[in-house]
Amino acid sequence: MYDLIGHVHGELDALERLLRKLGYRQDAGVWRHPDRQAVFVGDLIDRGDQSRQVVATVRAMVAAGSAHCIMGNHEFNAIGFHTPDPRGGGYLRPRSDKNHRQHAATLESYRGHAAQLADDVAWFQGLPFWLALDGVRVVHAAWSPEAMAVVEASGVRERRDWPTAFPEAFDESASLGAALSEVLKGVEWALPDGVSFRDKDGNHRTEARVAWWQVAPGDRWPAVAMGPPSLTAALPDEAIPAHYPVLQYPAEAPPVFFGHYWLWGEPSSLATNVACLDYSVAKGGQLVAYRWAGEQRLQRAHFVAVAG
Ligand SMILES: [Mn+2]
Repeated sequence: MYDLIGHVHGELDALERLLRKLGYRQDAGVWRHPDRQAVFVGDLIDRGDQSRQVVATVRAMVAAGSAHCIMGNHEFNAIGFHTPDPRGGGYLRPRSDKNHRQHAATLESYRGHAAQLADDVAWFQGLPFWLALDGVRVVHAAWSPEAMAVVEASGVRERRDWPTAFPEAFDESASLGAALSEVLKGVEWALPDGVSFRDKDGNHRTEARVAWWQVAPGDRWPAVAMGPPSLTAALPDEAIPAHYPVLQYPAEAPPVFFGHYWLWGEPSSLATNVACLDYSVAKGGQLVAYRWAGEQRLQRAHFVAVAG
């Protein structure tokens, strides 16, 4: 059985307290549980000040078979940030001030450990973009069969050197880049004309993440857009455009776990078989896990949290 663990974001102390609370113990330097495995939903790095140590902890668990880990958008971005664009001119993820700021805490934690950073970025390249385990599904942001089909068909997973073999993976105007963006960063829709907000990092945005597990025709913006209070305050109480697609996660499908949505408050599921495990640990929230016992209908009592 699996313990699904949300974004760690460089918070080693919170991770160790959570693992202990879940019944894991350190044995020869590796956290293990006698009969359970941890599954990390990605975003191990950035924001907190111990990204390097968090990656070392999780890598050791994966190598020992006591954990699985999938890719988050922060690991994906790190790969692009550190990989020269084979088409020439800079890096696959531009080293802009904004991108540098987003990655700064990780760079700081690897200061003096350049070889380890290169080795860990190579390890990020091998992380799965999603996982279907025995009875559960895990993805960083959106379980989107259409986007996953594009990724599968591209052949991107068959090459360990995929960032240089498929540089369009980092270009959201290319079909592969758009599909990976949907899986790793979620479904985003343009807001109504004139509506914008500032995200948690102060960036100006005119698109909002939407609740891809439940959008029905006629739903109104406040029910489907996911974001900080600044977004909620800006949203008009009007129906989403009729041509926007219906998005549903089937109630009979295996439970799906993801992160990425910066939730606050008491952890609970979003639908009977849908749970987000991102409770904003790096911004004063909680690090959250779900202790799965084989159930199809997720239970509030199975969420386990520690303060950030
Ligand atoms: Mn994320």
